[in-house]
Amino acid sequence: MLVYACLILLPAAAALTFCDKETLLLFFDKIDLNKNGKVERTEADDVAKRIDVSNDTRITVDEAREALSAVEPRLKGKEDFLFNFFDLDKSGDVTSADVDAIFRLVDLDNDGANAKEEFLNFLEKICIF
Ligand SMILES: [Ca+2]
Ligand SMILES: [Ca+2]
Ligand SMILES: [Ca+2]
Repeated sequence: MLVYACLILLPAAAALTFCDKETLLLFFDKIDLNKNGKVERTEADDVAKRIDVSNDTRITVDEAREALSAVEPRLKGKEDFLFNFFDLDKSGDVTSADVDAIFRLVDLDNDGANAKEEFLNFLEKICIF
């Protein structure tokens, strides 16, 4: 019963998934371009544009493999994990719909930015570490 109670608290779009917390936090810090401890939507969009090499507003797994390590060299080898994590609707590409959904789920105080604390809170809900 306890397991069931936990499951119904999960956001509908997200399922429990194995997470590499270190990689996710490294990526979070990297997206936080102005280093204020929060990821604003503009920052997420800027980073997405850098990874979207073909400039069609969709990030494919090939683009993630090609461009993610240019954002942060230590993310080399973690591309598939990050791609699958952010492809929330599992459509095979990461689009602004995925970013919108993640922003909504993470932004508990609804201030339009994802604070690191909120991100950690989100990971606690959806991740198996
Ligand atoms: Ca920021
Ligand atoms: Ca693309
Ligand atoms: Ca998607």
